[in-house]
Amino acid sequence: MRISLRFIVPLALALTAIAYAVVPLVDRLTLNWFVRDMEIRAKLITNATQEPLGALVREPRAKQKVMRFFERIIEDERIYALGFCDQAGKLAYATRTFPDKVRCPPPDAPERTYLVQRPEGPLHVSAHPVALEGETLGELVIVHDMSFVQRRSEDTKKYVFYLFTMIAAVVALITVVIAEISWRGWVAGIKALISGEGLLRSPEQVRAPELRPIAKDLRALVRDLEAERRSRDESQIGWGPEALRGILREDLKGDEVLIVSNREPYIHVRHGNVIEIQRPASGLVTALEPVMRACSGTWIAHGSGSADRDTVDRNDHIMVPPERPAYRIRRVWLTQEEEQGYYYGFANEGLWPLCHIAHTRPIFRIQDWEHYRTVNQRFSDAVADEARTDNPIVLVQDYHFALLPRLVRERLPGATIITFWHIPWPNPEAFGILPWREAVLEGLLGSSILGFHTQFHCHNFFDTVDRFLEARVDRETSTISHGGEATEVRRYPISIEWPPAALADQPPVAECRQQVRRRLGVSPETHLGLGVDRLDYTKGILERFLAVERLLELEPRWIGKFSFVQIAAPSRSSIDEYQGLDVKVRALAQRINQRFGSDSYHPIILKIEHHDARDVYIHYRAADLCYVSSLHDGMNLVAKEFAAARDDERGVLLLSQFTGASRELSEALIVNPYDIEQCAAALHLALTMPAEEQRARMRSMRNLVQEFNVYRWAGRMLNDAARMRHRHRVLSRARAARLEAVKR
Ligand code: ADQ
Repeated sequence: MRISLRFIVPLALALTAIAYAVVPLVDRLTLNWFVRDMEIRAKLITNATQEPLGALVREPRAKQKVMRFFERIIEDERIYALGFCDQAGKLAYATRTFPDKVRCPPPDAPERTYLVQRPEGPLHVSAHPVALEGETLGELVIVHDMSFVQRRSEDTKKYVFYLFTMIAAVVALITVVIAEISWRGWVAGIKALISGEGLLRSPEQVRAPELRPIAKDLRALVRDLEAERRSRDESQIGWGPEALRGILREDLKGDEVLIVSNREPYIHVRHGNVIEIQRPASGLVTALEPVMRACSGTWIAHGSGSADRDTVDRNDHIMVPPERPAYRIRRVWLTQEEEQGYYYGFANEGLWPLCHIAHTRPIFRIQDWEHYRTVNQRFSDAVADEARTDNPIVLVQDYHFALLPRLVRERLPGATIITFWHIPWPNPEAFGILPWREAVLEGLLGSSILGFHTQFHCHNFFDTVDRFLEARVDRETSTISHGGEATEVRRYPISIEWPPAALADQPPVAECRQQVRRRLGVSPETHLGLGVDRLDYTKGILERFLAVERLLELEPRWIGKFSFVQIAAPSRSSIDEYQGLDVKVRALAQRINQRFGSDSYHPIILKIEHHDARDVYIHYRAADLCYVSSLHDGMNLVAKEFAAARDDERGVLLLSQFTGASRELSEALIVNPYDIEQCAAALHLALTMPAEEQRARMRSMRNLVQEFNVYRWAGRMLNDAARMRHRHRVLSRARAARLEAVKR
């Protein structure tokens, strides 16, 4: 109310002042109009009386006749008096009303019209020549009563005053209403900002537009503080399973954690009567399994093993790891057609080549897309089934589930959905060929947090959304607002557990070297290079072999002394492209072996088979160098595993510049796998690198992998989820308190 008065009083004063300034102006204006009116009337009268008056004046005993004539004319209430001045300028005849003050104007006077002021109001006097038959007889003096002007002026003043008073009242009323509304909005906005609403909503969603810049600044400030606190806290924590459990216990208050991925961490496979447990060769599983062991949640995945159905309970659950159960797997069943369409088709023949620049054309089929949608829906049902609370933390993994975040968001609006995209994100031009690009982007934007390995992939994602969706992309705060919801897009470089479980109880490096060489049938002095991958065209296995061939061409001294061991896990082998790769890899290895090898010497030792993690680590420890030549790779965990395996601080890592890992492991020999000459030279450099240099490089890489391990990767995401949930809780509490206050 006080604020309203503050508006009204000055407004009323201003309008009164205007009214007072306007009235004299209006007065002057109306007077001028009336004077002009009088002049016209006077002329008319003169014209009309010219002849009769002239004739009367000439007659003998003219006085009486003229006076009678005049008296008739002044019956008009406006004509106050009339007079006739003869040629000598003397008042010859005049009505009784003729004022004393009015005289005949001298013949040479320039003004023939003037006003005479008197208390009752002004008189308008005008003199007009009277002529008859060309002879000037004198002048007719017409006196008009203009007191009516004064009366009208008084009336006008009154009306103007009333008018302005009315305007003032209406304007004041409108002002009060607007002021009250916007004041309430402002106060509500400020309250919302204080209660944290401004931090949760995007600036566009803050109700009062004038508060948006404040909300934006506040968000930026809080983010800075959070980022600062996060990096301080992060660097102080010793990242391991206990730290993760600590976050879950303290920051997330034991909230429920669900993981969704296509690949399950334990696969049951039947061999006759025997059921065997397999661990898949997958970077994703390698990274998430230790996290799940620390969290004790539920891992929802496709039950793909031949004995998977035989080993679950009636709710399709199984506790793992078998030797020490810590969390449970919920298996989701797919038909063969569904697996074919969703996994092999859309995910691996469509999205995989689409996101990797490895020059393999993506294939998009409508049937595959339909299966992909159905399977995403099936997994969202499983999430809803498994959730014991309405606000679990759901960790969605990878390109198999681009639609899942939005589907889960619809089923569980209170969930915190963290989606991690394990492969690169392409630029908008490359992504733009996907026929269902909008649906994929909208699906992903159902996430609360969307993670990529590198900032470069985040930028590509921002550009893609910018290009194809109606969304607000705020790169400064790394947030995308779409359909009233905000998704934080962040970089979380994935890593491996430290120390790696597969390293436990490993024999010393010297023994591993001997063991592996013995197994491969090579002499103990042979220098060994190593490649470890799924058999995938993005990993650059062919380019790797060509570099080995070129090394032997350029430096023949390595013939017989250097062998390259490639252990390649068969992968997606029902896809033509992968079958073709298998054939090409085998053929190239054979050609190189024929060219430089002998019965007892094989430059390339190719093992296309699955190895258990422990065995993979024995190979890392036995090798002199490890060569990662991916043509494009989200992160590449093999590079980090190699560093982790080398507790002797020896061995050289050759690493493709097109891996996410190359952004972190800068002490590796960074190569362009397409440049065969450069890679051959790097192989030679690695084989001749002095022990001291190897040690310095390896130590630095090991420190990095140790510090930025997978617990830190998961911990950062969970911390961000905790921060987000905390903000939501604060807001809900503030809202509840406001509602309570309103009720009271
Ligand atoms: P992948 O493409 O599977 O992962 P990568 O990160 O190298 O690639 O992980 C492969 C894993 O499989 C490693 O743990 C490795 O030890 C294991 N492995 C490889 N060959 C094997 C074999 N023959 N036998 C047994 N195990 C084998 C995807 C992305 C990567 C990203 C990860 C994690 O393509 O860029 O680093 O996810 O996000």
